[in-house]
Amino acid sequence: MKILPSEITPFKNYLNRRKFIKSSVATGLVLGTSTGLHANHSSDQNIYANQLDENDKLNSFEEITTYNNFYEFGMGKTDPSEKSGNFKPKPWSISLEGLINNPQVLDLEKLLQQVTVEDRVYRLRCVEAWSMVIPWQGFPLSELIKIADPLSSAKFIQFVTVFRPEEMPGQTRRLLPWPYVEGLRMDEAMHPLTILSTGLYGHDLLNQSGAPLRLVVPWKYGFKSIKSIASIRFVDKQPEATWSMLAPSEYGFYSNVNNFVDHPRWSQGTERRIGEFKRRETLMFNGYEEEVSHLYKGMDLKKYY
Ligand SMILES: Nc1nc2c(c(=O)[nH]1)N[C@H]1C(S)=C(S)[C@@H](COP(=O)(O)O)O[C@H]1N2
Ligand SMILES: [Mo]
Repeated sequence: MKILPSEITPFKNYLNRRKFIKSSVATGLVLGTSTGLHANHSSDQNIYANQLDENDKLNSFEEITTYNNFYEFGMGKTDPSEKSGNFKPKPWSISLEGLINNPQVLDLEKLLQQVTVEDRVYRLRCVEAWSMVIPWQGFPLSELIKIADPLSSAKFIQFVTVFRPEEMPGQTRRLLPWPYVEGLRMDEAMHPLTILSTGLYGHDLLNQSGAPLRLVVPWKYGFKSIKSIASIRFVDKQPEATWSMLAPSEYGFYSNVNNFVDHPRWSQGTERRIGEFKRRETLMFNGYEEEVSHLYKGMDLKKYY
């Protein structure tokens, strides 16, 4: 989808109204609310920029929306921006299924009235060893899980991308088994860092970024952050996930960013930030170790990669 320069200006204004602050480890999680969008409001400061530092410059809207992985539109980095023009993200509904008290098909517009959309600036680290810093808008996945009201037997969640080969040219070929699926353990899904995103830079998600709703799990490799989610299934066993199903020796179910466990084809010790030439060190759990390492206490992360 082509974005005119005139449309990008508002994103810059949007950003100027915000002060992206580095929250201290002691403060822990600082949540920005949508009230923070008003200029001069005291909660302007409460923008979620946890664990970012001076080296983490935001990637530009252009970079974020023209260098994508979204195999439903093809395997090349520019395929998603160039070949997603026929995809229709509106209207949209999400089906909540499985071990829950409230199975239902939820209209996205109605869902958005029930949740709190916040600003979250996160690093995104792809297993191919590139990364970006992205200012998302989204709401905690935990809010949707509360609406679903899981039974105690629900231990994992599986996410399923929409299957529309007539709108997604990559789905007419067997690049991957369709639809794309991903999964999280319930405590990972409930973690306050885990969000469902609806926009970035204050703009609704473009098709290439996973419109109208995609997952963002910042301490895991990018492929866990499944795009254009059509259904969410609550299950009792570890569900299938596309890449770990295809190549289990290369991609584990957990797929936490781990600089000590290399992928057979890409070293995970360093990464290249899109827009830069130098390589930088990859941080354990992508820099979110303080917040998430307790989830994996006692687990051998070389075995559960
Ligand atoms: N449905 C679907 N979701 C997907 C993918 C995909 O091919 N299909 N690619 C994943 C990969 S490998 C990465 S790195 C991120 C990229 O997200 P971005 O394009 O917003 O940077 O999306 C993930 N989500
Ligand atoms: Mo990726």
